[in-house]
Amino acid sequence: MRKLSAAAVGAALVGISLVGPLPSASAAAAATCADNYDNALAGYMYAYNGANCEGQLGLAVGNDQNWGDSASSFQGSDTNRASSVLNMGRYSQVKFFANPTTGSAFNPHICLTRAEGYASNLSDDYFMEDPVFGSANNSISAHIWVELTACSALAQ
Ligand SMILES: [Ca+2]
Ligand SMILES: [Ca+2]
Repeated sequence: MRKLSAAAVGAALVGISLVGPLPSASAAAAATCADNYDNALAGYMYAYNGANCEGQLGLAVGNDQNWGDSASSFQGSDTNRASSVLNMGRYSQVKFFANPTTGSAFNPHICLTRAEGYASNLSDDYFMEDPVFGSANNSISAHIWVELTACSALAQ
């Protein structure tokens, strides 16, 4: 086997350095809810089709007890689509439901506090904080504003 000369080794090292990882010229900023939160209107809650507050479905200053009807802030295909939510409200919490809040049947919920601010990926959250009630992702069908003590299950 032929021994490499010092010059050849040096050239090889230079070659290695040249084919090393290039610095990323324009690393796109990762999507986050932080900028949405900074720009959110005081008094409103927001819901988004995507995680990280991408693809706004709508915003609401009041309640909308059916996200699939043709009235109020969320309508039609908005139901069962939210994947992230944000709370810039004046009340303590937004209470999200798995079903429209009509009738008296048990309706699993998850709440987002004003202090929490936003839940950037609802696939991390289960209704009632229990997998038995299903993921909150793509499953919210209603919301109401409630006082701090009105919720037991909190989104994170
Ligand atoms: Ca979605
Ligand atoms: Ca509605």
